[in-house]
Amino acid sequence: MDFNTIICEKKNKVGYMTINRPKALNALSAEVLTELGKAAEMMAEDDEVKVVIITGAGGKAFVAGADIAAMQKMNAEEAYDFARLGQTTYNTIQDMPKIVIAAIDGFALGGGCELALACDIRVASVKSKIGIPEVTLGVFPGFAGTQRLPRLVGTGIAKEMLATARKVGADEAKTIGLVNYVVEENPVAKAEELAEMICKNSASAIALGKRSMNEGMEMELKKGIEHEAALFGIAFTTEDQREGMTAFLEKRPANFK
Ligand code: DAK
Repeated sequence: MDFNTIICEKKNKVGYMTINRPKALNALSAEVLTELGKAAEMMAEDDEVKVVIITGAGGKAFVAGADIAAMQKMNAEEAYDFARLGQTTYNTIQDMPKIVIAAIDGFALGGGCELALACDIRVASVKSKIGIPEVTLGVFPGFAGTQRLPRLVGTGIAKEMLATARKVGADEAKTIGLVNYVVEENPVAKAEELAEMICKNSASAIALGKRSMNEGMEMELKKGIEHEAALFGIAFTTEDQREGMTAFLEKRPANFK
């Protein structure tokens, strides 16, 4: 499928989704959000894709936020629809049955920070700046940032980021657990290194483990533990479980499809 604002590619079991509006620092218009959602659905269903990397074109920004020019004219109803569009797209990304890595090279602000939060792993170049500056515009994060950010870094830091609008540098982002890795340059290369490690393992087990973590985080602890057991049972209906354990006992590497 061809998109206007998203470049989709596939290489070595990795799917790439590049947000391609570099003149506007990859700001998120309704078109970008709609196409991003469709691209994510496509990557989710593609069995050849084991890991997805999301990045931004142009070398200056991952995404500098929701499109302020488009939002400036919105009434309350349109703003609600826009927020729901972004939230639905980000939920699609969060729920993908494969690992999604955000490769951040530059600004990840507002909706861009929220997009990175919907991914499973974040890698940032040292020049990156991450923040939720929406309160400088008279609004607050509307693509689930007020929900995902405190879950990742805790409410103290999340509320500070919300209220001060401070852009956090890459090293600080690593210290507070907002990103997994900081690299000098080329975060896509680091994401590919992680993808290569991930691709050696069982895709069905990763999908179930990710689902167990995502859904379990919404539950009270003991319910989450029960849920884990139910999904663990499902792992035993897969070919990968038979192959993985047989390979171990036969002292050979597992050959997952
Ligand atoms: N939207 C639209 N255009 C943007 C943009 C954005 N978020 N960010 C940058 N651009 C455009 C600039 O307007 C400029 O366009 P031209 O003037 O060249 O036409 C071009 O990208 C280059 O930007 P600058 O000239 O400003 O570049 P600098 O290097 O000087 O500065 C910057 C880079 C990232 C520091 C600066 O551009 C900046 O501060 N950008 C805005 C960052 C920001 O505030 N992001 C948060 C956006 S608000 C909700 C739904 C969603 C949201 C909230 C509520 N509901 C519906 C309830 C989410 C909101 C956001 O994400």
